[in-house]
Amino acid sequence: MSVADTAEKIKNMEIRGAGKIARSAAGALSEYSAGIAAKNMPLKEYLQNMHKAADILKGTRPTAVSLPNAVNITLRGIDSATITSTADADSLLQRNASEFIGNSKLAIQNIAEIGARYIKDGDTVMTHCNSNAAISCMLKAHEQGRDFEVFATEVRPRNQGYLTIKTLSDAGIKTNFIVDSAVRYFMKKVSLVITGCDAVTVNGAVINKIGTSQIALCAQEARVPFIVVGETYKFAPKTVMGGHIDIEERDASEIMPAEKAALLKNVTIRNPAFDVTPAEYVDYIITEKGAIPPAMAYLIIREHLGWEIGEFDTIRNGKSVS
Ligand code: RUB
Repeated sequence: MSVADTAEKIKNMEIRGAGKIARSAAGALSEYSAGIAAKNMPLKEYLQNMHKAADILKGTRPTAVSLPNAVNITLRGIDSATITSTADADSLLQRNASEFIGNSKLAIQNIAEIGARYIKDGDTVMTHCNSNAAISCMLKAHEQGRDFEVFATEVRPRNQGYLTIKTLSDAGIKTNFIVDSAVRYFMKKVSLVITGCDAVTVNGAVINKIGTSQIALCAQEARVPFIVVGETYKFAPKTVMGGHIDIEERDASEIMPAEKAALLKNVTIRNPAFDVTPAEYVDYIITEKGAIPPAMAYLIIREHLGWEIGEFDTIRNGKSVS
């Protein structure tokens, strides 16, 4: 798919979920690179075009760190002095993109294996939003014969919860669909909460769909373990150097039709898409490298991401980071 189409679909959420956004961005860059390399474009021009495309993709949704990480990993090395032709740059980029996409799919399989071990016979699992990583753990536990049921939230205003219950129900997992405001009411029946994540900061805070932090609070009150699952490329290197994660605020029309909102003269409709769950509410973060306590987020950033994707250098050189 073209960069423009991919960017549009990410913006309007036809492509959504942090992992899928990341893989689609890598795929679009690889297609674009192959296209312009085939036209024998001079290296300088090729690089300018690739960075422009990268910026377009990075600018689509601000919160999921998987997006800039995927873009940076895909472009890694194409500007280096050892690359002297467009063909070399393109073949490096193709390798980066296919490695990233392959590793990202593999990561989900590993997370599913590890995450499934936390789900026991007789458990009641609560989940929020529509996370491929979280769902994979439940599907794997079900596949392995564990008998458990799920409470899945509706997820206002975009109703991603429907996608979750449809997948779980199709797989034959007993699922209860609840409105977001019923979380505390049902928490006493729940033995484990599993959610995905869009970003993890250096202090182990987790950014995920709006409402996640309220669920974490309820889980802590009820002493229910709260587990977050996410690939390592959802950890945010820029937070080591004081960078912040922007919380996307989406259009008010997702909450109320514009004509109806227009009647409310003194009302501002607020629509944040994500919130921050502090590390102390999170029992484990399960990555493809294994389960870690949130306090170990720095190690993941340093050992599995950090310098590799060049964000630290970008910060050192005084350029802005995304
Ligand atoms: C999706 C969301 C998901 C994470 C993780 O929000 O909050 O929990 O992105 O998903 P949105 P995954 O619908 O606004 O994109 O595990 O699939 O990467």
